Amino acid sequence: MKTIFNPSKSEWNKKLKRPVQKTKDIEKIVKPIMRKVKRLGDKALRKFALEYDHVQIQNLLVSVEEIRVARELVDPKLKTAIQVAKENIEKFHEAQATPDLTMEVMEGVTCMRRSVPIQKVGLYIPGGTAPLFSTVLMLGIPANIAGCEEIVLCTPPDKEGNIHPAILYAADLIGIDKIIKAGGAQAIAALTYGTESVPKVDKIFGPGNQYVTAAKQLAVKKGVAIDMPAGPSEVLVYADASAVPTFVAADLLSQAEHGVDSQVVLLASTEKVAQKVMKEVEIQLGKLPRKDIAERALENSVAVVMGNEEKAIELINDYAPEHLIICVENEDDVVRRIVNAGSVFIGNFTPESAGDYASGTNHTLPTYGYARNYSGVSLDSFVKKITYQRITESGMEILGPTIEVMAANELLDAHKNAVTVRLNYLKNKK
Ligand code: HSO
Ligand code: ZN
Repeated sequence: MKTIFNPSKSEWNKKLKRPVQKTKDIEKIVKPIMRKVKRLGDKALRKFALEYDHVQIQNLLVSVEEIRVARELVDPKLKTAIQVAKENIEKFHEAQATPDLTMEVMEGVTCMRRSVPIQKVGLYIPGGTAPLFSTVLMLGIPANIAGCEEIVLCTPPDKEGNIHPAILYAADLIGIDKIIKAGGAQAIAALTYGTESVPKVDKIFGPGNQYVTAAKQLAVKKGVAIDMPAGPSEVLVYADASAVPTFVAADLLSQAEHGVDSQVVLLASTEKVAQKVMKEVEIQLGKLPRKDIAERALENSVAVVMGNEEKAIELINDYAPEHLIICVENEDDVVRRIVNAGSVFIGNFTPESAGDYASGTNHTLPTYGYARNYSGVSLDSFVKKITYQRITESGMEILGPTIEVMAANELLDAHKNAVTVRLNYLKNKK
């Protein structure tokens, strides 16, 4: 992790460059996978499970028996923890519901707006080096609250053809019973086109590797929505002398251990703060089981010393971090001036891990600078808002002439006529 001092604005882009994603090469691999799943359905999923997961899968759908076994395998302490997290996530996402809106904007002209659940959603839970059962809660709970009619979860099997028990346990706990043993681009293809076992869905959620990300982008071209464009996870910690270096280092490493392409940024008010944190990073890194991953992530990472607070905030907003931890004296003031971030963690006792697991906010967040224009997953991600209107006879008499004039001036006579025929009808009626 190298340190840079008071970089000027023109340098920010280069110095804080995120690891590049080679989308073109990846698309070349993903496109044929998508085509094969479209053509051969479940057969293709079995073929790819053999090829990529090295396992022969008979039943792609996880059975009731497998879920029963998983329930027994999960440690009671973990069950309690999952329960606490579930309740917090439920509370915070239930509170996000927006009430129906009805308004008479003008006499006889009533407009309405109502949230309607996206009917079919697909949740992707990656396999790989960490079993992300927390993501099952983060996606499944808002899908349930929204009232999505069909929720299907895809996740890759291990070499024995099993899914991690905690993933099955979490899914079962929140009532998801359609769990498919499929991973990678092939799982996204199945959710996009549908197969014998996998329903075609309206929207796909969840993190994944570059193949999954590329497949999600291709799904968009087929009319399926996705949660957001994804990139590797990242955190920026803004620290001054009031921050506890041990805490800051632990937070940086918690993000670095996600993957070799993760990026962490330390933004320190003084060189001394930066040095203290870096020393702690070294100490803590040595003890981590995922040391090798974190170490490589730190190679993509940087410590910035920025004495000027105004500039520091400008840099944060320019970088638009997925996670932003603020540990500075005047935290409230700084927080108020943040306009680009996925999720913000305030104060020495608010690690990113809290939001990753159990405090209640969602951990599916925009990375790669997309926090400039995307929100993280929330209840809103699982609904669409339909508008309605009803106009009475007198409402038409009042608003009709306005519409006629506008339509005529856009040279759209048929539009105008849709009003004129009604106004004439009402005139003749009198
Ligand atoms: N930090 C990850 C979420 C996660 N962390 C899941 C642990 N488990 C991306 O926001
Ligand atoms: Zn995390």
